[in-house]
Amino acid sequence: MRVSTAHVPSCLIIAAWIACGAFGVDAAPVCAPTSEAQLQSTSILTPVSPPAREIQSLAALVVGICAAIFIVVEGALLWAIIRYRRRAGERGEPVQVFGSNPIELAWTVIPLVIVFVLALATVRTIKDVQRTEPPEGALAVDVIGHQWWWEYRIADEKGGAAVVTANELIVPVGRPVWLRLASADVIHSWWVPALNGKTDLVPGRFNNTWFEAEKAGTYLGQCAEYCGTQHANMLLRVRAVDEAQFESWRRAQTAPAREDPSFAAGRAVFLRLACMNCHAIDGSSAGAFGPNLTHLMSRETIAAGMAPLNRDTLRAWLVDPQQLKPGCNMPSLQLTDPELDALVDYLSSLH
Ligand code: HEC
Ligand SMILES: [Cu+2]
Repeated sequence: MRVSTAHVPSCLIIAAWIACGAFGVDAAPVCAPTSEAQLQSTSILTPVSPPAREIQSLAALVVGICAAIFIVVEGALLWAIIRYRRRAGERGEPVQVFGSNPIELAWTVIPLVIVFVLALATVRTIKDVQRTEPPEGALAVDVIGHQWWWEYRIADEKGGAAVVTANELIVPVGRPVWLRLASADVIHSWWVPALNGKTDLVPGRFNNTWFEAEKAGTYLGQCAEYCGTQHANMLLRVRAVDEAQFESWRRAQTAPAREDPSFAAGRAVFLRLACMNCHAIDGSSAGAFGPNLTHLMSRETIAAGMAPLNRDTLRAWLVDPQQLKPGCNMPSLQLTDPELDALVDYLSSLH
């Protein structure tokens, strides 16, 4: 087996974490994320949201208890092997002891107590993590899993236009977010490890989960239930920003699509080709099979987080989506160069 040095730091973190758990110390000071780079990590050891923290504490408790059991049992075993080994001159079997009440009692009662403690702690964590009611003041977000991208819808409590976007969820920092998850096709699973555990998106039903980003930053995750060829590229991105930035994002997302007459040629191509059947651009088309493109350029990435979004990647995507994301549900439309230029100009204007 080849051991890569790239694994050393995470091994150290895990070792430190196990030690924290074993000695009942809160692992947070050791593992708390300090930089943007760490916020971006998909480690379960850097929770930034109450449910993720509770899951981590439970895991630390379980690992701690198991580590203590391991040390006691292996210690007793080693002690017995060494202390009672056969010595020179000894012959025959040692004295056989049967039925010691104190010992029988000890190894029945102690495991019982341990299992009881673990069960209680687990039930308590499940109760907090899997809420059935939204937390006070929560932002309600609908999540729809598609092969192989995420759709987000945020209804306006005041009856205004809803936000409909793809792959990148913007949320206010320090406010609970209540997700209602559904699937358009097969089972997916929404998992941003820093924010909460996995929740499946099951066709034909709604599941709920919640989180509350305690620090501003970008949190990454990925679909955690195998859902077909491009499952590995069904990436999640949640960006927590302050309330004012969130409100301005929400306003921008619900604004009508930019209609700049200088890009009319591109818009015409979009409407003439099959694009409009699969994609919505408010005021122009209502396709709902692919991501909503009304405010495409407000996103940082394309194709569910696979590449940064800019004119080059956009063009490459339109030339042949199958090149970047083989098997994805957008066909190559064999566009001509003038069509590509016009489309890229038009789509790049959709902020
Ligand atoms: C058969 C339906 C279909 C057609 C036709 C189609 N698309 Fe798509 N498109 C999709 C799907 C599905 C995705 C999501 C792919 C993924 O990430 O897995 C997508 C993704 C995109 C994206 C990236 C969006 C994002 O936020 O990642 C752009 C841009 C795009 N399509 C533009 C177009 C244009 C322009 C046309 C017409 C030339 C077009 N599409 C035709 C289904 C379609
Ligand atoms: Cu998936």
